[in-house]
Amino acid sequence: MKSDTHSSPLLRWDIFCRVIDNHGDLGVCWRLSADLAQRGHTVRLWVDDSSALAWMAPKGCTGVTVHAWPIARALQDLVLDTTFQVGDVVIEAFGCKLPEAFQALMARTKSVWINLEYLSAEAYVARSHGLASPVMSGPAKGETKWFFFPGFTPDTGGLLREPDWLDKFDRTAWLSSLPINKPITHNERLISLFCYEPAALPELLKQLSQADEPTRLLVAQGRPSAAVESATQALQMPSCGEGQLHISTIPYFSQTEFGHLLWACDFNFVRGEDSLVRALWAGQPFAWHIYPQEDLAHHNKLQAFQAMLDMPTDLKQFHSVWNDLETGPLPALSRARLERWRDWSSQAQQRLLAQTDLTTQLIRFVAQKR
Ligand code: TRH
Repeated sequence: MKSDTHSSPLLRWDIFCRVIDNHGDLGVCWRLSADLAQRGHTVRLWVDDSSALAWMAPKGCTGVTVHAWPIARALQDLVLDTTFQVGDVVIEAFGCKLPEAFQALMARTKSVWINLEYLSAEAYVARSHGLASPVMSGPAKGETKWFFFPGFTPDTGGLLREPDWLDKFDRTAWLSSLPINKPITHNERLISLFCYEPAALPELLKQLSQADEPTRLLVAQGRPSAAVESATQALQMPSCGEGQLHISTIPYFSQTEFGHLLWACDFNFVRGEDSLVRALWAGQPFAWHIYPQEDLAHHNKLQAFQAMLDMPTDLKQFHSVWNDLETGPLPALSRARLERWRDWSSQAQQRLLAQTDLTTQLIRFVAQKR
């Protein structure tokens, strides 16, 4: 049995996840579950829609079992099952509310109850990380939940980074095995695209098609490939690109292979928060298409991230246009610019690597609260 921290016992974890939309909620919960299991812990992941795991984690992970979100009948069975034990730790991911009957089961145990929050670089994160939240009503009245905030500074819960995150990776071999319509040539620079529907997408495609050097745009499945389809139609550009731009759609990858994609590319467009963290670990320059919120709260979130990591001015401007905070022009992805941005991303990576990873911090936090 493995244990990541010398003194921490191996625990049983119940992680609850609701898929609101997109892949980030499950992406984070799966990554955390697998990371805990690889450190020797046992995890039950309860999720209302596990379908994306078919591509995100096709091989599963020893030590993690996936369960349907318990609805009334299943909860009744759990309550009646005298052999059922609630985990030592129960995680309510992103404020998904635990079923009341499960809360009642928890009230009979000494589980540590964690509310795992969304990632942000905003100042409230350090202020709120680790705070107690007394449960004021319902069957678990009188119990305590603990806020656990991921973040970018040592006074937060840190970022998910598995002990083997820097695995062996043969870029050339990996690229040659990519299932795409046209093999990549050595002179093409590679850009991955994982985004929602950025208004600046047609401008990007146009710029790349008229650039000095050839670009292969590797477009992820789902919303990114649909967005590229409509952008090429609007531009009256062939769907495979034109001029210096060649567009290839890529299949849904497992999380591991998605990480390899980010490592392999010269520039990555990422979205949500889980792919953002992976882009940081890949150490390549990137642009973040932040999840847009109706009240525009994502503007502050983006600006806090840019300030925290001291982003170069032209990369900030690129983000502002890409995220629709200002209208164009989109700074051109020239070779010189990408090299400068690469220096910045590798500095950001080094700075964040000095931080203790989220899972190690979470295990230590739980040990203090038990
Ligand atoms: O899918 P997202 O846009 O998720 C978002 C964010 O989490 C956002 O904060 C949240 O509020 C919203 O969902 C509901 O982007 P994100 O977070 O990057 O998650 C994508 C996940 O999908 C990530 O775990 C990586 C994974 N992935 C693969 O494993 N293979 C793939 O081929 C691709 C494209 C993604």
